Amino acid sequence: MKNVLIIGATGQIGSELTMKIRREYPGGTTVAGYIPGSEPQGKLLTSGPAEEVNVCNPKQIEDVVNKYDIDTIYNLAALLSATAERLPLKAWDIQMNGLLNILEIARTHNCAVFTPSSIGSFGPTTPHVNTPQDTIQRPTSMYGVTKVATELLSDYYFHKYGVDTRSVRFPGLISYMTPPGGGTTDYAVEIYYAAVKGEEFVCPIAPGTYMDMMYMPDALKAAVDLMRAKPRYLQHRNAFNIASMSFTPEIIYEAIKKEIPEFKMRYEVDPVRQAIADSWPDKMDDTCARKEWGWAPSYDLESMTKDMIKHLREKLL
Ligand code: AKB
Repeated sequence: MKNVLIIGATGQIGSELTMKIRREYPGGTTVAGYIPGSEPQGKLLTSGPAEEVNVCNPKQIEDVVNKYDIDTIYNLAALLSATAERLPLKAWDIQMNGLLNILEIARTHNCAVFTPSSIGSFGPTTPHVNTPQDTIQRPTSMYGVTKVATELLSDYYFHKYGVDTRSVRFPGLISYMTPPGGGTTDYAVEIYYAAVKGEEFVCPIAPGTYMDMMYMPDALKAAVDLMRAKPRYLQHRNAFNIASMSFTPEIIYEAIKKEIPEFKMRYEVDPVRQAIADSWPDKMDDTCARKEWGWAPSYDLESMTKDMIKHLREKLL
């Protein structure tokens, strides 16, 4: 990994991943790929090159790959689960046609490709507790359909053409820098903003709904460590279960209340997000990631909560 293109560099994952890779690979070039309307700002803009790269425009991708002699592409362009239910054709276009553009360019220009999968690649018939690495994947959301197809297409390009594709199934990602948008797990970020601002939180997910979640530093570590892993140890490629914590709304609420005792929450369940959440695992088994490339998270709910509140206080108050 020397010259890296991050497509979707101004999004929730991309904004932090771009900075991490620039820090860890100072001898290479990390290009922040963005679409008009979400141009990079601040350090993201000043610390390295930025180029307009729409995943649905193969010429734009190829021009940037040629210009910077790119060897690794992180393809983070996606509509998240709740938005994808509203805009299924657009989600298909970005997630599938966009991926195909990238894989074709990777094939002809010898690039490695990381395209995230998600807990959304599972469905109601998947075992929900300790969800195995290799199991039933029959998702019922458009987001899930595109994520399973992403895994399959990425494996296809590896087996048929030798393209070095690798991926993880991300849980809901929690961070204090760039907010997510349109996801089912977004509540687990929004709850911290409400708590720090001293507002009551209206939770769109019903009590008792477990979902896998992860703090952003662990997610970034996974995205970098997997691409660094020795290929001979990888029995799986697209995509590894990775896990660090699983909780319900009432469990995260209690964890925040330990730090901010006056914090209040009530429920107003969103039926679209709830149906998606009910179809997803409660908790994934990440044994294969641990064995094949040494995956190990650093944060649990308590340490993440302390860190989130500290950083959000600095940012918001
Ligand atoms: C979403 O909620 O859509 C995403 C995901 C779990 O993939 N955060």
